[in-house]
Amino acid sequence: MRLETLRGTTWSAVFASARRAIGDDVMIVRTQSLRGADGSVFLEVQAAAARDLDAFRRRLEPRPAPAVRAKGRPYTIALVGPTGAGKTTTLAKLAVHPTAFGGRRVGFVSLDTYRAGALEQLQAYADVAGIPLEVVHDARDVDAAKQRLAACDVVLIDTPGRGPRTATADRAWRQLLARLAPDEVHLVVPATLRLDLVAAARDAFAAGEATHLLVTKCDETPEDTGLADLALHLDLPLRWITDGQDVPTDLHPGSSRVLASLGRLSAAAAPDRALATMAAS
Ligand SMILES: Nc1nc2c(ncn2[C@@H]2O[C@H](COP(=O)(O)OP(=O)(O)OP(=O)(O)O)[C@@H](O)[C@H]2O)c(=O)[nH]1
Ligand SMILES: [Mg+2]
Repeated sequence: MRLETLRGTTWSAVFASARRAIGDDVMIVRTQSLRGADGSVFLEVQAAAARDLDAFRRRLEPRPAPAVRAKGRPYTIALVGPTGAGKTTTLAKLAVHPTAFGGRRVGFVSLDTYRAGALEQLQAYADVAGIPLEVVHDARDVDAAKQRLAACDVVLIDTPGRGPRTATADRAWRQLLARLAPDEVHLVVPATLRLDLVAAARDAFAAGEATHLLVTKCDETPEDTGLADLALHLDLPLRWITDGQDVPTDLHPGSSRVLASLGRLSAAAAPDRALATMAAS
């Protein structure tokens, strides 16, 4: 979606520029007045075409996760993403949160056999919630894990977070993931991820595979600043966001939060405005 930033000294002039730039179905997403370095005040809007905003909203809005088994087998969701993004914690939230899969028969699969302590972390959540956990080391484990979890409604797969440089070389767990054939692959990224690194994270962890975006650590960006930037950059449906470490409470439906944050672009997405704001302070 194309978001235009327009400035002027009167609102009527700025709105007229927005209409000229975008056309008659212009929608104003955000307005603010700023003070330049020389003390002069100028007005700024961000605008987009109404049809583009509507398309963004429709693209963002995912179908609900099936509440029951799909096609006679567990509905399977994998979380992939950079190290420390919050994959394992989010998996635990999804398993027990009442608006996610709490109350369903959930099973865990872990492909994270690399990091010391990773299995223990997921095992601890599994023990507390009484959820079966299958650990898949190699291809021979895949069928056995599927069989043992065959009665579940939902299977949630945890994956290793490796740095992007090692991730492209690291084919083993991706091949195991492919054999598990998840119905959805959520790319998990923290809300604090720099926008210029977002595409690299997607390419390293889920090139062509990600079906959804899941943004974590929204509590670390005031007022969800930049959330819409991430969604715009990655252009994926977004069902859930997380905003804290508490399991399971800090998990929420995502798309409405993203739409509400549309007007609060991050400084990285609007460097000119960041400069103006800095000059004003
Ligand atoms: N502030 C905040 N912290 C979170 C959130 N989600 C997870 N964390 C914390 O982030 C840290 C890393 O979380 P993990 O779930 O281990 O992340 P991971 O992606 O599984 O990490 P690796 O397996 O090492 O790649 C932990 O301290 C979590 O408590 C969140 O929404 N907000
Ligand atoms: Mg983990």
